[in-house]
Amino acid sequence: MKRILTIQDISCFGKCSLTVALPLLSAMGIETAILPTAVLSTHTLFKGFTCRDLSDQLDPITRHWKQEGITFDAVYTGYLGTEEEIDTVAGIIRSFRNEDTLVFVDPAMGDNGKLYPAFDEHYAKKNAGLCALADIADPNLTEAAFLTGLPYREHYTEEYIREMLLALAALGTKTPILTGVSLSEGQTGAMGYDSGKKEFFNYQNSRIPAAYHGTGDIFSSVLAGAFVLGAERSEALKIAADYTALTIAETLKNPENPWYGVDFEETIPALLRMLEQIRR
Ligand code: PXL
Repeated sequence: MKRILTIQDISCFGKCSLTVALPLLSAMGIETAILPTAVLSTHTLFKGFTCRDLSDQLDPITRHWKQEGITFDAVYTGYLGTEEEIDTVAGIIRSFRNEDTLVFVDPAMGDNGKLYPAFDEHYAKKNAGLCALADIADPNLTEAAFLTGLPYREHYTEEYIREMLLALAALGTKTPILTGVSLSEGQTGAMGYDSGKKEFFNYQNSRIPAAYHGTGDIFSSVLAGAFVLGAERSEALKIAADYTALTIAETLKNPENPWYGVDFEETIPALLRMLEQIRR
């Protein structure tokens, strides 16, 4: 079985970060080790959330793993609470990486042109250093603008997306993948750039007119998992995008329509069917 380490916070209620990464990766048949960077009562879009930082636990936990000879096929990082934590996580990546390890960075820090409440521009620059270590990093347009210093635009051309991808590759990311890219009316998807082959790639599907929290984490978990399972780039991107879209559509059907997260539990059987496409 493939084994992945995912490093992000655990928001006890609200369906994001580890509470989606762990169930999704496990369901995909990947042994998943977790390194929780903080425990929050909810994600930070709720008012009055509590947060206990666990930064001081990261080194002792990973030192123990080293003593036990534990290794990983991939390291996938998500929301990280502080700049110091980014430094620690960069050290963990360096210490567990070998030539076969996939390093996947989701620089989760903002959306809709704004950083999440806990972050500022200095933090964003620090996160650019983490993306430099990544084989794959998948920021949304907001995050990419803060990472690269290029302006954030709500309306854009494909040329702007290409420029953004080249700027992300210039940070050091081998294959940046921009999420939430809409190249024509009624469509949305992701566009990437393979800096080794100097090749752009793109996957679009129908846009569902709804925005939910945690969908970025769902997309990243499935994308990282599909790559770990050996999917081709185009297959991995299609599975992650289709699964995320399907999950949003299912959530919209729920009469309670929870604003704080999506009903990904309902669509896990469909995800498993999509994974049958992967030629192993
Ligand atoms: O979904 C990203 C995320 C992860 N973790 C926490 C968050 C957010 C987004 O707001 O608040 C704690």
